[in-house]
Parts: sequence; C-alpha cells; structure tokens
Amino acid sequence: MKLVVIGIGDCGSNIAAEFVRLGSKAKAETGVDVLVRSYAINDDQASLSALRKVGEKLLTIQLPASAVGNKQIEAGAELMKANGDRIIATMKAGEFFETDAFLLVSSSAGCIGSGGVSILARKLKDRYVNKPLYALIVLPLQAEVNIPLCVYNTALCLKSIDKTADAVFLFDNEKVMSEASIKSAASNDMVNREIVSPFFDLLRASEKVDPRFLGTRNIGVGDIVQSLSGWSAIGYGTAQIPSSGFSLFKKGDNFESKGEETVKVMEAMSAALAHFSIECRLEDARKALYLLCVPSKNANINMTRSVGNRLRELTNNGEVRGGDFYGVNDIATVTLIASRITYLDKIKDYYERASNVAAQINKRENPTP
Ligand SMILES: Nc1nc2c(ncn2[C@@H]2O[C@H](COP(=O)(O)OP(=O)(O)OP(=O)(O)O)[C@@H](O)[C@H]2O)c(=O)[nH]1
Ligand SMILES: [Mg+2]
Repeated sequence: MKLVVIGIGDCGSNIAAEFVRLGSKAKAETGVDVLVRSYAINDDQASLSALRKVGEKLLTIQLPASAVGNKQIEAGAELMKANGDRIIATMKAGEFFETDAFLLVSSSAGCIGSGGVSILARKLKDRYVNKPLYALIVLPLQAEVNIPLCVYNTALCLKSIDKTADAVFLFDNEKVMSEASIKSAASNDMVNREIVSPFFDLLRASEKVDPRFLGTRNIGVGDIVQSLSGWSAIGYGTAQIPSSGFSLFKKGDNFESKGEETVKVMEAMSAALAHFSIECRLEDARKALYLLCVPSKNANINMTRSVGNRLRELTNNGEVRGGDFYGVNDIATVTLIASRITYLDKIKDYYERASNVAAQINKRENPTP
C-alpha cells in the first residue's frame, strides 16, 4: 500500500518524518515503495527546519504563527480553514494518482494539529472522493490527562475526526511508550518509531513483492481497505524461531516440528495482542486483519490458519481478513489490526469529562464581572 502521509502540528510532523525513515527501510530491505510523500505542516519554523534533513520525501509547509496564548482546538481549526486550500495547492497532486490512501497524523491534545486535522481531512475528501483517508491520532500521556485543555481538545478532536476519516488509528502515548523509552528520558523519536513500526510489514506485504517473499496467502491493498473503518488499533509482536537445534526433528517436514513452529507464531500473536496501540477488547471489534511473517523454511499453512481462527474467536466471529509473507530473519512477526471498534473506555472517558471541562474553560475565558 502506497501512502501519502500528512502530519500536522509538532507531533504530527515528527511522525510524518518517521514514516520517511520507514519508507527508506522498506525500499532498502524489500525494494518496494510504500511512501509516496510525507508532508509536515506546522506553525513552528524551527522544528520544521530541523525535520528537513530527514530526506527529500519529506516536504515541509509553514503555517502562520497561531494566535498567541490561545491553545484551544478552535484556534487550530480556524487556522486550517484559512490556510487549508493554499496547503493543498502546494502539494504534489500529480503523485496522488499512484497513492492508495492518505494518512493524516496529529496529536489530540495540542492546538494546531488537533484542530487542523479534521478540517484538512474534509477538504481532501471533498476533492479526492474515492481515495481512502485514514487518521492516526496520538492521545495524551497520563501526566497530561487532568489538564482541562487537554481533555477538551482531545474530546473535540476525536468527535470531529470520527465523522470525517474512513478509519482512525488511535495511539495512546502512555501505552506505546515501552519501558525502554520511559527510561531514556522519553525521547519523542523513540516513541514515534514505536508508533510507526507496526505499519512496516503491512505496507510492504501489500505491495508487489519479490516472488521470494510471497507467502501461502497474500494480502492486497483491497484487504486493508476493506478491513479499515471507524476506531482502529494496531499492534505487532515477534517471537524468535531458533535457526538450529529448535526441534529434535528435521524442520518443516513432519507434524511435530510444524506444531512447535506454530506455537512460536501464537507466541508472536500474544505479544501483538498485548501491544495494541490503545487498550481495547477484541470482542468490540467488528473487523480485524492479521499478517504473519515467517522465514520460508519454517512456514506452513497451519500457522496462518491458527492465527486467523484465533482472531475469529476473539472477535466473536468478526469480519476477519489476513495472510502471510516470508521474511529473511529467524523471527515470526504478527501484525494485528482491530477495526470498527464499537466501544473504547478511553473515548467514553474523554467525552464524559469534556462537558465539565468545557464549562470551566468558558468561565475562564468569559469571567462574570
Ligand atoms: N508520540 C508523540 N507525542 C508527541 C510528540 N510531540 C508532542 N506530543 C504530544 O502531543 C501533545 C501536544 O501536541 P502538539 O503536537 O505538540 O501540539 P501542536 O499540534 O503542535 O499544537 P500547539 O499546541 O499549537 O503547539 C501532547 O500530548 C504531547 O505529549 C511527538 O513527537 N510524539
Ligand atoms: Mg506546536
């Protein structure tokens, strides 16, 4: 799948840059192009300049500085209403023909990104009616969730993007941070790499890959598009497949060794389930997608079936699609997407708290004399 990624605000721009790195990795490792172009749109000139070194696939677009002090989501929305058409006019529209989908990225808690993302999404949807448009929204850290403005901006951002995008991937900053990133002063780059890396296998496997990597059942762009709608979460997990001495039996040619290798794949699946981008219950997902990557020498049809069957069980017979492809390392990787999620604790909580917070914010903005 070939994406045009459009990041808005600080968080969105940083993640758009990370997609450029992912695109280069896909090109270097498997020779496929998964990124048509990345755009970073921000009002902060210094951070845009810092991103320019990432590579020529990243184009930066400067917004006029937002109204000083006002960090409510409405200010970000107004800025995009005033500048959105100009922004689209500066994009390389000729490249959109080879693009399978747009991916718009922002945080929910800031102002520029959270306000701008739905406005730009609407403008793009009106112009490119048949092009799927997805959003990737980063939810605040635990330390931020009691700041009234964070709650207010997040709730409004979620409400508006849900109405506009075909599917919205949610990333809980708190959940995505691995122990490693917390220990290393929570560097944004490391968190952003964790946000972007689950898309790697999915994007490259759905492109025309070298026949050496083709698995027993391949997934295409159509499978991804059919699987994505509404609130969505993505996760991936890995398990090491020892290259020698793994089984008492010769690999791949008898029941026993195949069984052991399938166990490793299920281990990778459990890791993926534990690393979803937001806390969710699979029984609330109406759609799901899986992708398995194993070395060809270890692959067998049972592995793919086992992952698919388990996912059907967990989603209560949801609409499940999936497939596999071959990797070169001795690792089993499982990528999972839960989509059309009908209930999420986090969203319910933000919506409930936003109404109280809105009253507080209004009082502060318009104090009674
Ligand atoms: N994962 C991740 N989160 C980020 C990053 N930068 C900021 N955030 C989070 O995003 C939220 C703040 O939003 P920003 O993207 O900085 O805001 P903005 O869209 O630039 O809008 P302003 O408020 O006008 O600066 C907070 O919840 C931060 O924790 C980043 O690079 N990666
Ligand atoms: Mg900013």
